[in-house]
Amino acid sequence: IDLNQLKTVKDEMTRFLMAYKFALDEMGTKINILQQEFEYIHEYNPIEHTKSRLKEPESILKKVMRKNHSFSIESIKENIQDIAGIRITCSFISDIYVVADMLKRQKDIVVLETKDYIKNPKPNGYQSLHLILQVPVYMSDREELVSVEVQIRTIAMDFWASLEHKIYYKFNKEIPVQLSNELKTAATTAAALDRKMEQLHKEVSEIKKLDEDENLNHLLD
Ligand code: 0O2
Repeated sequence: IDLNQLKTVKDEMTRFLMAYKFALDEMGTKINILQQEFEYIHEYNPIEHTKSRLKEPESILKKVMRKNHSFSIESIKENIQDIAGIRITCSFISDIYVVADMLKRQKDIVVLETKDYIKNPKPNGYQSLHLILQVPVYMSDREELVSVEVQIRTIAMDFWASLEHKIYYKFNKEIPVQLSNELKTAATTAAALDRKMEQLHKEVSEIKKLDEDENLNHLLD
């Protein structure tokens, strides 16, 4: 490989990764708009926070090797779908599906995959809704459909996943059986807490609605 070829490869790689950064910006704007509009209509915010990240080139290459894919840009584009990632933390379980459906319904979004680890948690207890969505990115000389992995979860699911991730790495990927059982129990406890909060949320909404109806009736009197 000569210097010119190297420059071309480097330029291609930079432009390739740039598209994912733009896809994150586009998706971020979409989520922001949905959140603000939802808050206006329903008078509460279904999203606690969002966090986005671009996979490091080194992690991309590691994943390509681990999954035995070829190293071409075309192959990476097709096979590595979490180069751009957004995590949305919602207040309640029902909000997860509301937010997911609002995104999936958008005309310019292509839904490549939905993995529901809430209805079907992973064997270790992990819960989240994962979507692989493609969003169009318009650049000076081309338009590209770029994949973004969107993970949507509650605060309790996020709490569990963050700590599980830390413990996993602390034990260098070999968790003692007792510990993994306890982690699974903790996931069940987190899920029970989510159901409890969802129920309280429904009760509060009903009380609020009754109050509003009563106020309107007074106005009509
Ligand atoms: P990071 O650092 O968050 O990016 P694949 O993505 O193809 O390797 P799979 O199983 O098809 O694997 O993808 P899946 O199940 O959709 O999970 C991908 C991402 O979900 C992971 O990305 C994690 O962010 C999260 N995740 C999945 N399972 C677990 C789990 O058991 N515990 C925790 N804490 N997170 C999980 P990465 O690339 O592994 O990591």
